[in-house]
Amino acid sequence: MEQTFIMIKPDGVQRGLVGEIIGRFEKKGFYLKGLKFMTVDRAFAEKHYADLSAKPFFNGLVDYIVSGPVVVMIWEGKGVVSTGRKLIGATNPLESAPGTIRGDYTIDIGRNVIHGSDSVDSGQKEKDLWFPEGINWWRPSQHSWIYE
Ligand code: DAT
Ligand code: MG
Repeated sequence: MEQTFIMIKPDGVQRGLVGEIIGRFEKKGFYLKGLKFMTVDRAFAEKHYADLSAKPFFNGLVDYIVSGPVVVMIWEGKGVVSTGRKLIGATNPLESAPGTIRGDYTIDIGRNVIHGSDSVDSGQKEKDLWFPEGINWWRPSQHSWIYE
């Protein structure tokens, strides 16, 4: 099944939004397959955001990601990459719909509390980067109550 990489950024951890964010993915019916609490260094953050290295906001983005611990996760489910992005909401909180995580909890693009992979391919790459040790296999016993 499809998997995505989700990170609760340092502001989400500092603001006590970890449980709320995990709850939204859980209640939707996605399966938590990997979870870590960690702080990364600049080189690692730069690798994660390598595609954005030419952007003017890149250094500020890296400062932000290394500014405190993050919660990183792998979530699994049908369509989890694109539906996960819908749960998260638009990149700029001014455009994120109410009801989405960014729409409900954030104001500034540089403090938008959460990252989610933008494609199945980048989800795979981000999983390999953040979870080189691999993730556990399990399937919730309620599987047949979520999937037809
Ligand atoms: P997303 O996180 O929605 O996938 P992205 O991959 O385009 O968005 O950018 C990564 C992060 O970089 C984003 O969550 C916040 C920051 N960012 C993006 N565009 C920005 C901008 N114009 N000014 C400041 N920060 C920006
Ligand atoms: Mg992105």
